[in-house]
Amino acid sequence: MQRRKFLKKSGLTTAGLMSAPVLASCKTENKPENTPATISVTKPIAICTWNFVNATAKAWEVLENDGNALDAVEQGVMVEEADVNNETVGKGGRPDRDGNVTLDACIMDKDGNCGSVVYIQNIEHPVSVARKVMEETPHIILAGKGAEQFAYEQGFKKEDLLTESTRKQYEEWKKTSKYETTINIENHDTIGMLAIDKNGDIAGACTTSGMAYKVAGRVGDSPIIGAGLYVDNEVGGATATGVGEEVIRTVGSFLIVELMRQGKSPQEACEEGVKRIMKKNEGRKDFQIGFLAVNKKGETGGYCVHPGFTYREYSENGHENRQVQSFYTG
Ligand code: SD4
Repeated sequence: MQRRKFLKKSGLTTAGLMSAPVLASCKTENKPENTPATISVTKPIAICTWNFVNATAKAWEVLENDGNALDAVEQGVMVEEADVNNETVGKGGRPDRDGNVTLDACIMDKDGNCGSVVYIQNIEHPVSVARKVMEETPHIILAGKGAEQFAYEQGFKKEDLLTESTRKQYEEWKKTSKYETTINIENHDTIGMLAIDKNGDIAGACTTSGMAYKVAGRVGDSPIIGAGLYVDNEVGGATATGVGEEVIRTVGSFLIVELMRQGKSPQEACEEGVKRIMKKNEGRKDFQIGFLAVNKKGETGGYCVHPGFTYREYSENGHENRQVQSFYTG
């Protein structure tokens, strides 16, 4: 029996773990090509958190070659996962307080299918494992050792994710062991990416090593569908970077997509998303959150708590780093 069939079958027969209606709602079959819902005049576009030139260029390359949005976001964020100079994503990500690099990632497609891995270790490309969870199992989230074991079964190789640089920084950190969040890109370079392909279909991906020196076992918003990422092909997509706990509390990305559904522009929706968070944190200034969103028309927007957050946009109009307005201005 093929592994894919085996996994699907074993999941479906695991009584008590998941009911059939839930499974049915998580996995939707692809619609035939060129049904009215997939016809759109929207032009391809790729956007991502922060100024990740190479990641959006990669996503654009996929889109330009008639690739689909799902491949574009996966391949786009993989660039950052492989870049050891990005110390908040993939290989070279900063470890938790025990010295272990633990990664979170998720991916979501035009049909609402999604996959996620949380607290996975020793794997350079968690986003691709998340895609395998989506495509090869009846589940959505795999965690820790189970996720790692699944990755090996899917052919992923074991990798040491700690680099000389992050090892040294960790040794330095241990001298005080102070846990404090840094506001901007020095500590927040999670990549969340959204893309629209030539069919007007939207997909998204988000990947991170989470907060540096976090408590072992901590999982942030980035791999949580609805929090760090959400896509609804009828409406648009949203993704987040920053202190994940605050994004989870408002289910931030889902909220932004729903606000767009109600008629707000991506810009207005991101502003409202940040304001909801600030309402729960009145007067608090010690954390950063950045949201970005795209709607079905290919309009984009972003908003953040503190100045400094930017997003990269790549379309036929060019490649630019967009400054984002913030809740606090100084
Ligand atoms: C988290 N949202 O784990 C992530 C952190 C982040 O850039 O965005 N870092 O909470």
